[in-house]
Amino acid sequence: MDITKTNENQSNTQLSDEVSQECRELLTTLPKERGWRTSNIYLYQNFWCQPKEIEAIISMQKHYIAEDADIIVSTIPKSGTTWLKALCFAVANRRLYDHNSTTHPLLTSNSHVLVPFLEYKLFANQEITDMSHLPRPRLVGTHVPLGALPDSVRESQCKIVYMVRNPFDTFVSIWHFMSKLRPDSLGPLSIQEGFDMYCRGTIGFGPYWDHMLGYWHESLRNPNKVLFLRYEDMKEDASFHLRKLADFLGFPFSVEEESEGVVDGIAKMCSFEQMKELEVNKKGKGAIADFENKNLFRKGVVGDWVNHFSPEMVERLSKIMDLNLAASGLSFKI
Ligand code: PAP
Repeated sequence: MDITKTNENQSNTQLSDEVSQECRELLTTLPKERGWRTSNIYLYQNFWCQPKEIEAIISMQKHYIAEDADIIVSTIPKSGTTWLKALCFAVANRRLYDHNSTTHPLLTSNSHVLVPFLEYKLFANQEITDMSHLPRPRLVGTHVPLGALPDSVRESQCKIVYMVRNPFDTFVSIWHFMSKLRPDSLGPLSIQEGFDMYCRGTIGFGPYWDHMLGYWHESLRNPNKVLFLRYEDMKEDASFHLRKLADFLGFPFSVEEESEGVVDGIAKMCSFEQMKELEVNKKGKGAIADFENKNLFRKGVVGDWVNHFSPEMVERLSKIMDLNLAASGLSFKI
């Protein structure tokens, strides 16, 4: 079975305001704010979402039944999703696909195709999704906060891998991405306007502090259930964190694999430099929704925020982080 074909056949979310009558009625009851790439975003179950996303999340909450062997890759947008999906796919499937092979699926498919989003692919249609085409273990992605995942996720033995990124770089990445994808009809979004929305938490799946804290606390309470990784740590020493990931998923690297350089090989295959240059990521489209895959690869560095932030922006965001994360033990070096 070719997972890349079957996942590509799942229809793409149009990321528009077009939703069913039932969803439109629900939207009239929800708080709303200006959107980033749709006219508005809405507060659904205490997080902000676009209309299409809400419709898909409702379907996912009703119909996704997690299995014990499932692996859920979770992030807030622009904190390393594309990378983390590639790493998880490569680790979990390395018995099937050797990272040295010239036919490795990650060389011809974007990681979002191999690890499809629950809310943008699998449950993006109004009909009930058939997940039977996914190979075991099923690898799926989501941006949904922990508390909004269905009960079966908590009740099953499935594993959640979460990646967080410092909010300064995450904002910069989001703003660039949205500026490219925002339809002309909505007009441009200045960095100041975007920053204000970000600081108020009116950003997809935000407020981001609630999002990261939900997964952070669960990773402390239940470290066998949630692995909490940081983009910056992964950048600093991908092989070290790949070992942690493999242990957590229950597929530790063997002595033979270590001596054969499998860990470093996977880290290299999934690196920004390698993935950005692949044909599928330079010319391909539609890995998540109807946009070019190249938009998922910009700079891939730590600290690009210094090129975008004024001293006032640094002060405002630092205060927000201090206020919201103070008691949690979660902090970011900037
Ligand atoms: P998504 O939430 O829409 O899937 P996501 O992959 O989380 O996006 O974020 C994209 C960011 O990850 C980009 O960051 P930048 O704007 O600061 O450059 C992108 O460059 C970066 N990225 C993509 N692939 C990799 C990778 N293999 N290694 C490191 N960073 C990566």
